[in-house]
Amino acid sequence: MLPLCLFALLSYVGASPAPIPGATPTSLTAPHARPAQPTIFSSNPHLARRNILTDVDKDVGSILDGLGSAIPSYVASGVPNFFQDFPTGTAVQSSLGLSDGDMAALPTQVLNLPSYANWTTQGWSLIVHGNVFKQPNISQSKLDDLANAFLIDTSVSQLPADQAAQARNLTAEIYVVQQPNMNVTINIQPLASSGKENGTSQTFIIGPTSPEGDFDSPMIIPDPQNQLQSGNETKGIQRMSMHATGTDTGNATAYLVPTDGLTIISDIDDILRVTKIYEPKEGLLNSFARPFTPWMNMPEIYAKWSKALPDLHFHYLTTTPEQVTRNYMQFIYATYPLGSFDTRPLNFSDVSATLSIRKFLLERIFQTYPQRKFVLVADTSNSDVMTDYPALATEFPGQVQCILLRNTSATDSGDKFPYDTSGFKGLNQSMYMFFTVPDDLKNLDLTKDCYNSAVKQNVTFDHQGLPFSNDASLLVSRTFTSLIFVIIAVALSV
Ligand SMILES: *[C@@H]1O[C@H](CO)[C@@H](O)[C@H](O)[C@H]1NC(C)=O
Ligand SMILES: *[C@@H]1O[C@H](CO)[C@@H](O)[C@H](O)[C@H]1NC(C)=O
Ligand SMILES: *[C@@H]1O[C@H](CO)[C@@H](O)[C@H](O)[C@H]1NC(C)=O
Ligand SMILES: *[C@@H]1O[C@H](CO)[C@@H](O)[C@H](O)[C@H]1NC(C)=O
Ligand SMILES: *[C@@H]1O[C@H](CO)[C@@H](O)[C@H](O)[C@H]1NC(C)=O
Ligand SMILES: *[C@@H]1O[C@H](CO)[C@@H](O)[C@H](O)[C@H]1NC(C)=O
Ligand SMILES: *[C@@H]1O[C@H](CO)[C@@H](O)[C@H](O)[C@H]1NC(C)=O
Ligand SMILES: *[C@@H]1O[C@H](CO)[C@@H](O)[C@H](O)[C@H]1NC(C)=O
Ligand SMILES: *[C@@H]1O[C@H](CO)[C@@H](O)[C@H](O)[C@H]1NC(C)=O
Ligand SMILES: *[C@@H]1O[C@H](CO)[C@@H](O)[C@H](O)[C@H]1NC(C)=O
Ligand SMILES: *[C@H]1O[C@H](CO)[C@@H](O)[C@H](O)[C@H]1NC(C)=O
Repeated sequence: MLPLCLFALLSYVGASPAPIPGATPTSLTAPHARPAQPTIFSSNPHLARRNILTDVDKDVGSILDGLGSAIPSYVASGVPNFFQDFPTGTAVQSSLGLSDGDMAALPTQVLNLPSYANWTTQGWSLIVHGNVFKQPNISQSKLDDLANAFLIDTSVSQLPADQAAQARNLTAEIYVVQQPNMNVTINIQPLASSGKENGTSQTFIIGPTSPEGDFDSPMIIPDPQNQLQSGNETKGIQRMSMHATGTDTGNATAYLVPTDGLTIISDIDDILRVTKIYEPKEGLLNSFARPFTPWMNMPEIYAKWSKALPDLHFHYLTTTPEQVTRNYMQFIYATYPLGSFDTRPLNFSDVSATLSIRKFLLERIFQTYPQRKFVLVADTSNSDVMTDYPALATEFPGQVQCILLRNTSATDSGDKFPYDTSGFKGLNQSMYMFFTVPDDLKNLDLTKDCYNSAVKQNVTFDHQGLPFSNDASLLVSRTFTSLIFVIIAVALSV
């Protein structure tokens, strides 16, 4: 039965973009990465055939039984599946029919991500990360065609003008040509608390960029004039402006974060903004067309934390792909406290690497600040979060201060993703909380306690939210998204 469903499923998703040759990982290999998987995620549940549903319906119990406690993280990775398999580099160039001469005429741009620095015996060590690329000039009609591929049951021409513009904008940002083997010259200058540049600018060069145009390396910030305070002698976060020379696209802020203190590591989708990645059609519109919208009054909660604890470091860690980072940053900086950023570099683009990138980035920030404590914030629809967050408590004893997880299904009946709470077994309740609405966090003192006892917990330390606990035939249509993920999970795990 199962192979039949798989066959049907795989055949209709065969139209997804093919994996891009020449985009294989080079220097950095994701931990536990497996070879690239075939492109089998589909963003279009409406293409489903009736017989798949029927087959799945009958087979559901045995699929889940067979998975036992090892439901792979693909089931609910929390990585929007439509943010998968973006075209890169030469594939973009050839799909747009651009010659090398056309390419050479385009200006070089730099995506420079706001980054963090730690204090070392050599001085401040800053992780500089981003991407070098060129932006082809794509005609509007071509952009519309490309953008339509990201939409379900609608098209750019049917969207309101502002949403159509947003869909074109994002599509243009995805269809860029990354530039390998480039050096990037960065100027860096201290910022006063007002945000004004104040002090002497220093320069360093990083590179060359990876085959995917990425750069990501620690750099000691030159400070010949002793403009910076030592990280072991201040509690406050110092900021510096960074500019990539030769373009005005590579501006960012560097955060010099002291040796001791508290850092919030926050996911973005479905915790800071409304995404609904568990409902592909909504998720696509919320990601490609509609303006980014905060989730309820979360901005108020973050503003309150920032005010109560002025030395708090905010770090936004999302597995959304690098190409769409600018839109995330724009939203965050207009809505939430300023802070550093990590997104998914291009060399982590195959499916298994997509699921290990969060752990890689989390371990890196924990290792960068062995004396700091961390408050981890996300939601239950990310299976990588559900395993990685509690695992950090044992991997880095004493460094996890709190784990705060929005129970997405509590407020959103559209979320039928199962999630696994077994990682929380053995953790002291005072260090974690599953919450329902932002107000549940309102009176927490993050330096002391992370559990609001007024919020009822229902943690079974096992899989929860399984879609088939009652009458599978009634639930099946509403849970179709989960079904697809379960089936794919089975496919990938064999
Ligand atoms: C701060 O760090 C520097 C460099 O590691 C070291 O020389 C200095 O003694 C430290 N200061 C304190 C107060 O620990
Ligand atoms: C982009 O192409 C359009 C026509 O296709 C042209 O009018 C416009 O000037 C071009 N823009 C740039 C920056 O080259
Ligand atoms: C997308 O919009 C942002 C501002 O809203 C702008 O800075 C950016 O240049 C646009 N990108 C493209 C490719 O048009
Ligand atoms: C980048 O810098 C290195 C040395 O710092 C140099 O050998 C190389 O030629 C430079 N590459 C480019 C493309 O400028
Ligand atoms: C600017 O820098 C100077 C020298 O480092 C310092 O004395 C002054 O307080 C700074 N001004 C502001 C507004 O931070
Ligand atoms: C980047 O910074 C430079 C130098 O301060 C400035 O001239 C430029 O306008 C900035 N670019 C953007 C997009 O803000
Ligand atoms: C600074 O961060 C790097 C990793 O980013 C880490 O290897 C190093 O140990 C850290 N240094 C200190 C003094 O914590
Ligand atoms: C999340 O909310 C749902 C719906 O209210 C509930 O059934 C479930 O037990 C909650 N999960 C946790 C971990 O509290
Ligand atoms: C849990 O943590 C709280 C606060 O740190 C502490 O008072 C309590 O004793 C701990 N409980 C257990 C079972 O360790
Ligand atoms: C508690 O969680 C279990 C398992 O997920 C679920 O069956 C039950 O309905 C939940 N109870 C409440 C009150 O949400
Ligand atoms: C990919 O990601 C990380 C850093 O560069 C970085 O360390 C690694 O060099 C990159 N490698 C790639 C992208 O192959």
